[in-house]
Amino acid sequence: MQKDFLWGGATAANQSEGGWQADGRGPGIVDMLPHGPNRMAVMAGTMDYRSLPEDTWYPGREAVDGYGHYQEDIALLAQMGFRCYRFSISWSRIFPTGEETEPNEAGLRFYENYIDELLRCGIEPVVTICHFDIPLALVERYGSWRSRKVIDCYLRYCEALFRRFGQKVRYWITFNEINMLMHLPFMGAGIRLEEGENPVQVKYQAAHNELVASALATKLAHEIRPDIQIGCMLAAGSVYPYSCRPEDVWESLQKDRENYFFIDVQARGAYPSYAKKFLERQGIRLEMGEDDLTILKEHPVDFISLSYYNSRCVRADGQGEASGGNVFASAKNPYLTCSQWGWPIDPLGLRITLNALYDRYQKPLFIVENGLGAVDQPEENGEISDDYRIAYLNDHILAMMDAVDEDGVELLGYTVWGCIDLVSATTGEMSKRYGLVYVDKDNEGNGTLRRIPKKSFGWYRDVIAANGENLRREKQEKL
Ligand code: BGP
Repeated sequence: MQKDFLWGGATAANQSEGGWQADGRGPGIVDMLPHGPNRMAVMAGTMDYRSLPEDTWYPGREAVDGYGHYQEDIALLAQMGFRCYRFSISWSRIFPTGEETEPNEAGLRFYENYIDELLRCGIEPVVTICHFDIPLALVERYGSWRSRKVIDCYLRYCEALFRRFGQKVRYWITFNEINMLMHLPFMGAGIRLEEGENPVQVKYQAAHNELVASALATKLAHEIRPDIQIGCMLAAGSVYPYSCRPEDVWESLQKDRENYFFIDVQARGAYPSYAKKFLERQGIRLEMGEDDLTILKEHPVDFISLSYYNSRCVRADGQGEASGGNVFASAKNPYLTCSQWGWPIDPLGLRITLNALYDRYQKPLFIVENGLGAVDQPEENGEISDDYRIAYLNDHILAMMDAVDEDGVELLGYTVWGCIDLVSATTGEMSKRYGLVYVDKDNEGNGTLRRIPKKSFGWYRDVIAANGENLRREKQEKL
């Protein structure tokens, strides 16, 4: 691995900050995602959050109070020797309704202190501009990304960020897991589907608007500081055919394209032919501005970031057992074991995914999410021995190192997801923990919020210090 490889961790405002009304922040979509059985329907945009019962609990509103704990949290990251840290900015902290003419100074100051603290600790900030986050007022007023109006609001937000932080932050990601819009449209992009609407039309229109916004943000960033690096972000994980039946292979190619679509546009600057044909077959006409296609062409991203939790698998006949995974339903792969939440565990799949993406785009990649969601049980003495997490990270890091050192994939860095425990995006639970640092809080919101390093904390510190070579040595010794 290169000497300046960016080892680190990642969190996001929507799942860790809390402080939902602090310092003039306006409500955002995350504040309306409930705990419990209705969560999935609200995230999918099929249930209106306004119809939720009054006693509903919204775990994102307080989360793990990253807002109040950021100095302590950054100190812990520094102890692990983090070289970078990916976090997101809460849009409605900066523009409470999305439409103010001036940004909220208190919000900007919070992130300024945050970034300065990271830099003081020698940690490179990697900022996600929009991580499942949009001011609620834009959802109510314009139906979120279905309206082009939101492109202007997003750009005003980006401009405020680039002007204030552009000289301090080099790596920016325009949208987290942009393809999530297709699967959980409300969580991913604030899209609530109305009765009688064609969901495919609505989602692709919203996608188009986000893609144009992302390209315009890239343009703006480069104008403000030419060496800024802008990335797109994909919820990745190659789709395997269940068998070598050509029908299964064809199905897997189709499924991969559903997700690649976004990155094809953001990295290559044009709608791919298969997408044009698909839209034509569906009878979908996208509302486009005159210059949209030129904008997409002229402002591709600089790097491709991705989350990887698991590979996927499909069979054309739709038969057989289903499997869980990061949001997309999948056929059960009989060769893999699963996490407690039923997500397949496939380290080699990471190497496969990295190679597939690098072959396709020939741009630097950045793994900005990878990790294991598991229940942690503090022992009598308060220690948390998360050997299962260490095993997962160990195997994925080795697969990643093979992709770099053996296959020549250009990779900027690797960040462990949820490095400090946070609220799970899909389930709203605290018990689905990813952290190297434990946060004392339970699913009902009880706990002291105390931060406690887990066993994986020291393990990861050693990995960073050795640039991963210790894992290789240990593997060799075991052979
Ligand atoms: C990704 C998101 C994250 C994160 C992660 C794990 O989809 O970008 O926000 O939450 O998945 O998912 P979960 O929290 O549902 O286990």
